[in-house]
Amino acid sequence: MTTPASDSPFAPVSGLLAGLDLLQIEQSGPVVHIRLNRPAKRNAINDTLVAQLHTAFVNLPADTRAVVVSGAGNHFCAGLDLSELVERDIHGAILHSRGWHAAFDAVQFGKVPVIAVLHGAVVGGGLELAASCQIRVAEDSAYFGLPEGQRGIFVGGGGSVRIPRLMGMARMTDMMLTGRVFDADQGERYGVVNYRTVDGAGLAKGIELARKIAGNAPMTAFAVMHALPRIVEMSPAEGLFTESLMAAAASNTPEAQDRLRAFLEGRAGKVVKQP
Ligand code: 1HE
Repeated sequence: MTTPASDSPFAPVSGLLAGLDLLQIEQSGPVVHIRLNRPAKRNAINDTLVAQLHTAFVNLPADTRAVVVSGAGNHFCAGLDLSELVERDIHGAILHSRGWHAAFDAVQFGKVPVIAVLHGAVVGGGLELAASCQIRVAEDSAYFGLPEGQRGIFVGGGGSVRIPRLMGMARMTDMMLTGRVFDADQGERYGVVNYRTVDGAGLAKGIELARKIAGNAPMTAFAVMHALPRIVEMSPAEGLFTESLMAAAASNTPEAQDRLRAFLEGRAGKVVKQP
């Protein structure tokens, strides 16, 4: 049945994840909080940080059921560390981008849903990271930009695939060509942001959502993370067929059977309008 959503205090993890010096990783019951921890550089993502993100997401503690990602300091993330954008030959540049893809694929298609808590700058690769998460919470201070256009480069961390799927290609094109920046409310209107909070309240909201998600059946979380985005890309006929397979697999787990029985016996919550 449902894993109880523990609200014990967050405590630092041990082992491999504790050694990732650009991340601060803590756990409370089934919820793991990963904080980008390079505030002096506005959490700009250098080669080490992208590798550490990859390592963290493929080595989450076995009992993790949801992850919250946030940034230390006044900004979520300033994107690619431009000081490392040294002369790379074409092959090296492709491999560099592919390294980001591997890391952010580990976020999007990992073991458990990920909630990004956004504040301050969410720009370039920072927006690409946020777009890899299943849910985004934005504080008032959050703003979204793709300065690649001004820097003479292009997105390389999966942005061209993931960001248009959230905000639409026309808005992303505008951001990249004109340097347009969206605020948190625009982010919400345009499909980037799922939840809005005042400054300072994003993390609590993200953790609250993570605890709810942690109470879901793992197979449902898996289906939402792994089947849904693939079905969306399929033809309707293939999508419907794949949906049937996924639905049958999900409903035939003992956990689903327990949950269905609990509802039929009046032991489970009803669907109610939220305040
Ligand atoms: C950096 C970076 C960075 C800050 N790479 N060092 N991203 C950008 O083009 C965004 C560039 N950054 C900014 O526009 C601003 O820094 C912020 C709006 C994010 C923050 O402003 P602020 O006033 O709080 O901080 P700051 O004084 O600009 O920066 C503090 C330090 O962080 C400073 O270093 P310091 O040694 O002089 O103290 C900055 O140089 C450093 N810093 N951002 C390196 N991005 C896979 S492709 C993805 C492609 C992209 O992501 S392109 C977008 C790059």
